[in-house]
Amino acid sequence: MINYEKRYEILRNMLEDEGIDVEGVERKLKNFRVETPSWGYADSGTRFAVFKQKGSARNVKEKLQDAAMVHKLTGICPTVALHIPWDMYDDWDELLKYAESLGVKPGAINPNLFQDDEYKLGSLTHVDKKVREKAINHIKECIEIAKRLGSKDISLWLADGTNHPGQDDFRKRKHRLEESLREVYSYLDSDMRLLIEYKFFEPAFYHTDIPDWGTAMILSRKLGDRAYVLVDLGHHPLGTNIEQIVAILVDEGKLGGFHFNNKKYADDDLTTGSINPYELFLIFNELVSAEEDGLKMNIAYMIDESHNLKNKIEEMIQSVENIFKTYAKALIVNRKLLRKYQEECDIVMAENTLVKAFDTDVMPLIYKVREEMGVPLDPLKTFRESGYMEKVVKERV
Ligand code: PSV
Ligand code: MN
Repeated sequence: MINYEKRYEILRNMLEDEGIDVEGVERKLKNFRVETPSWGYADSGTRFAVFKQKGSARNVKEKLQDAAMVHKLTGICPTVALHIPWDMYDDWDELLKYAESLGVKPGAINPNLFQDDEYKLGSLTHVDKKVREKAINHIKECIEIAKRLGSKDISLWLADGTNHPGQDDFRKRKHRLEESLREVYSYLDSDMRLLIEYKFFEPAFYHTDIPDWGTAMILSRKLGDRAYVLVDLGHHPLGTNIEQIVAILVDEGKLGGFHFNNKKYADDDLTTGSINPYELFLIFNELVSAEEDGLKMNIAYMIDESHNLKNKIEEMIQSVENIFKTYAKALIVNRKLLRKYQEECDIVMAENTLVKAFDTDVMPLIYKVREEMGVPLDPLKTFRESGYMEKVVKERV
């Protein structure tokens, strides 16, 4: 039992004294959704080995089961990103019904253009037209799957790049990429979106064809208003100001989604908010600020993590919890005061306004919202007590 009522009253009074619309904050929290990735429930690897975990999901149905468990416990994860061909299935209608019977739905469809030998030197940018066509056809196949499943977003990450100066021609690759993307884009229904993910290195070590948000934005601008940029938190050089990138993309109407995770060094795929929670807060702060300023946004919040050491479902719950908590902190920033301090050039107080929200224990708000949503107050504890893991360990042999 968590007795949070007294703490809730104190927090509520404090926020109301500051003029914050607590009911509005709670409504926004109840409407928040974050998508979990099918690949986060399966035995994926580090770069060097795959450590198998007992009871981890072995196929798409089991991944959906685990995702449904996370949704049941948190109430805010009703969709599951699928990765093709890892989640290939022969009867999509049946899979859709199965997902719905569990209380979840397929979310973004992620093509895989990085595992076949033919993609060694690139996919959509490859010098050989046949390879480009193969990659284009794979994305078209993913779009078809999305149409069958009612998914609206295709998230595209390319491993394309080179390892050696002179290996290929940057501009020619750019032209091939644009041509390939145009073809793929024309295949989308009018209510579908292409989310273009960037990453500055890896697996290529000299250059990557979509290394940064600027390149992703140029591409999405050239394609049209159904193409957007996807920000994966792990895909920036150390020290990059991601919140500024977010602010610019939102302002340009080109932010399509997030892949949440956290990194210490590179694309580490660690628990969201585990390494740099303040950075995550500053990112949410930009999103809330833009929303409150009335900017039009349609952002797919998604997790992209690879759980290697922790229990996969537990790590997903932790990530969801960190994201939810951080969003709550951004919602309670006293924006009127912040603006006032900014206009007065009072740097210290402006910064303190942010820090104050970040330092606030928002758990009583979260508990209140969870109680009203009818989900457990402590999802992780409930998961551990549920016997779910013991059950699937027996079943999944
Ligand atoms: C590889 O960096 C990666 O993590 C990308 O972020 C993709 O979104 C993800 O894999 C799934 O393909
Ligand atoms: Mn990603």
